[in-house]
Amino acid sequence: MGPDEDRVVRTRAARGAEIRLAARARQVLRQNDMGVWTRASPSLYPHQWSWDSAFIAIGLARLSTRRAAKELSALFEYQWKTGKVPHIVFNPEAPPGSYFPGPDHWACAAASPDAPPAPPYTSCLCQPPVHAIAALHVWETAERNGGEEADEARAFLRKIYPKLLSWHRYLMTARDPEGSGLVTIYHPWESGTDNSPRWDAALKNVEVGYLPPYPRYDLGQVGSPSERPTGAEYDRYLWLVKLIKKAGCDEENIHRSHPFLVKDVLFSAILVAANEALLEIAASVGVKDVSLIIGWIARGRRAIDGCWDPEIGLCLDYDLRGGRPLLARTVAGFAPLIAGRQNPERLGDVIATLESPAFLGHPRLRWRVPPSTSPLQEGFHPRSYWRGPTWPVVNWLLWWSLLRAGEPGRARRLRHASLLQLASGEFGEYFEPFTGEPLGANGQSWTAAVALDWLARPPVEASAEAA
Ligand code: 9WN
Repeated sequence: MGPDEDRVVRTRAARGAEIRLAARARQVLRQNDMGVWTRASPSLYPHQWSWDSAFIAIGLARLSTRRAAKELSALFEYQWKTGKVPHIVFNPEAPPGSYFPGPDHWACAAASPDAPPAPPYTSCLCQPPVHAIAALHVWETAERNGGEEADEARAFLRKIYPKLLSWHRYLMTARDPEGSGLVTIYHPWESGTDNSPRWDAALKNVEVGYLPPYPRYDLGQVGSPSERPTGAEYDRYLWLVKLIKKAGCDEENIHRSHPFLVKDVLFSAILVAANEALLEIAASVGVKDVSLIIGWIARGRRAIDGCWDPEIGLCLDYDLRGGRPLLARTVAGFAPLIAGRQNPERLGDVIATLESPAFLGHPRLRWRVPPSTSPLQEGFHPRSYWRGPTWPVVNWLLWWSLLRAGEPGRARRLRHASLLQLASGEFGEYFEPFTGEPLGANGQSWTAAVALDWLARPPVEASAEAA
């Protein structure tokens, strides 16, 4: 066989593998489909999670833009009066004893005058605002497909725009009373990177009082307890929930008394990118005055810049209670890349850290995808949740940010490595960075969703990436 034929055979084989992977990803999303929303995973997470749903909508848009729009609309049905989008909408049909803390534990949140009517119950926390980015994806995909699909998506966009605006306004005001441009979180669960070493120092100052015994259903659903947060971490999580409930889920009370108040750079960077998406949505639905959103973007971007630590070449979160930055080398530090449109020098710095031995250049990595926590960071653990494993969904966010930053070559390499990691077709929640072993929940919806989006990129973007 000549070199040309050989290349054709290999290309065909690779294409065949991609088709099989996409089929498996579709199957995972189908299995977790609850009609108008999607379970985060079949048994560990049988409810609707906020930022999971946004990523799921991005993947679903590749299958049906109508269904993807429903995913977001279903979540926003439970938006609080304040504009907050709850981090979990509980599935009334989930088997009892499947997830803790479940709806009973959060039922009191329904007593807040700001909560939506229950059931279904919601938590009173929130998660990073990927939703506008997802809504824009749905719209762009439908617009490309044209016809009735585009008309329906335009109607969806018109309906969701004011809801997204109110969600972002909540984050820019109630979650940033200082007007700093950075979002304050009340709980590590709000960051979406729950047990990351980012929170270790701030959590140390949380004194846990009496907690009645509680179940850890999660531990029975993963290969080994080391893949989930420890007992001491969970005690702190539940203690913080108890305090938030005691404060009546009231933002002012929480700001006055809560022991965990942290400015989260990753959350804030996602909000900048989401505000950029909102600006595009505003243009598509014919909104004229967008000065508010433009102001939010500028404020957010300036603030992210101010969190830069030149020593480690990453952005750092800030502990409002402790009055100090939280020093940790984690993927959250790539915030300037995610916020986008940084000056070339800052972009160069971020990429240098990304490619350094602290992340992609680490010699022991199975695939060149970033570990959630740098192996050089104290507290790194290759199997423990956000303390080291790689998360495909984070890789998607970085890949998408690299594309937006005009780095198609790096984006292409990251996508390629991410797809190789998923090639076995096991859509794990996260992966051991040195062995590539899938960990946590299996059949995780957002992992399947980002794979589908990667696999369905149209040729225009593929060739732009190859440039
Ligand atoms: C708590 C659903 C969620 C993700 C989070 C991830 C994990 C929950 C948990 O699962 O968090 O919200 O019980 O560990 O950390 O990012 O949204 O997939």
